[in-house]
Amino acid sequence: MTEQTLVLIKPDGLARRLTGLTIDRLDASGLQMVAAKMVGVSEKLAREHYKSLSDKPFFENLIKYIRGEFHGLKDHRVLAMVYRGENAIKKVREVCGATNPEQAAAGTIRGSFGRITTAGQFENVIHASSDPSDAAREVALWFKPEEILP
Ligand code: DAT
Ligand code: MG
Repeated sequence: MTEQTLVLIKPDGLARRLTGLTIDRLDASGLQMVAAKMVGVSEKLAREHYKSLSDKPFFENLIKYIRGEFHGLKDHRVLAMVYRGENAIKKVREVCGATNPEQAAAGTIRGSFGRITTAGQFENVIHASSDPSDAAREVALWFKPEEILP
């Protein structure tokens, strides 16, 4: 089934100059990039994006992380993209690797480049939607329909 999925290159990915490497790995998956833009992540957008995790102990740090506050990104930037193709949601998740960088398989983006800070913060370079309902919600949250190629 042709799917669309939201990808964010997170502040650690941008600050550590991993943007090109990350896109290169996504390119190799054969999926098509159908939207891309730099976004300054507002507090509201961050909380809406991660609302299903609002009861987690790491939630407030997660909001600071995605807004670039741990990486000195004063404009709160991330690179937001939409990838499209056969089984795009699962394929992108496979390229990303597991949430915890320590458990992410070698050769995945998170396995190669993710880390856990001494304060315990997961810095895993990339966000990718986890299932079809998340993907639909997240693509609509980050992009206007006219920003996505038909
Ligand atoms: P994913 O990003 O793989 O979809 P998620 O949606 O469960 O994972 O969590 C979103 C982000 O929250 C994740 O990328 C990093 C952070 N996170 C998740 N679990 C965590 C934990 N146990 N400790 C610290 N940060 C965590
Ligand atoms: Mg998730």
